[in-house]
Amino acid sequence: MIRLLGRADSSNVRKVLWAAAEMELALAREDYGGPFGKTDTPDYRTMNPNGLVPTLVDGDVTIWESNTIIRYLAAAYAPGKNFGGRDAASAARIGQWMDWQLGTLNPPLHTIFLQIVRLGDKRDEKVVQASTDSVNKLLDGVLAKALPREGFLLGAGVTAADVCIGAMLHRYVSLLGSDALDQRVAAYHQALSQRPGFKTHVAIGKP
Ligand SMILES: N[C@@H](CCC(=O)N[C@@H](CS)C(=O)NCC(=O)O)C(=O)O
Repeated sequence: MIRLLGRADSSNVRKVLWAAAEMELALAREDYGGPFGKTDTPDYRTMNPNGLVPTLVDGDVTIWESNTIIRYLAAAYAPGKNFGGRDAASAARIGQWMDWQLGTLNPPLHTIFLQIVRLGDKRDEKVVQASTDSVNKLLDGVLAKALPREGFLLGAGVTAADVCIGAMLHRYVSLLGSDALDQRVAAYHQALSQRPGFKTHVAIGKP
């Protein structure tokens, strides 16, 4: 059984669980991190030197970084399929959006999350506004322009790119609502929110 170490409410664990659901792949998730701790032990640090979640353990293979875990699962268990890319070019097109999610979209969205969820009343509204402006610029200026008129980011079928970006859109809408979203981005979020894996693993009542 493939083990996924990480608490179910971590956004990065949720991405992996949704991705596995799209690939119809069973993972045995175990509670690690947050209130469950266990990420500071020497054994865990050997598996994941960052002491963060998620960590995937598949026999002798141990992987950290959520998007890399998703890429690994797609390559190992759904090779040549639409979800992770049928060939080098389609895998790279999916990968570029996964990197964009983690490296470009997530940082300002994470700031909004920390300000609103962690600081609550003590949040700095100017920081929230500046980060919201940055995220809106990315969603309107990059994502909305790249989305086809219908379907998902890279065509008719859901790919790992949609899962990674969809998890971020869930966080955005949970924190800020959908009023400011570009129409196409809002429809895309709506379509992704109908996926069973999204309903089970992402929309769990937390941003
Ligand atoms: N880039 C990493 C980030 C991992 C990360 O920041 N994980 C958070 C949860 S979303 C974490 O481990 N927080 C501490 C904890 O849960 O104990 C990834 O995508 O896997």
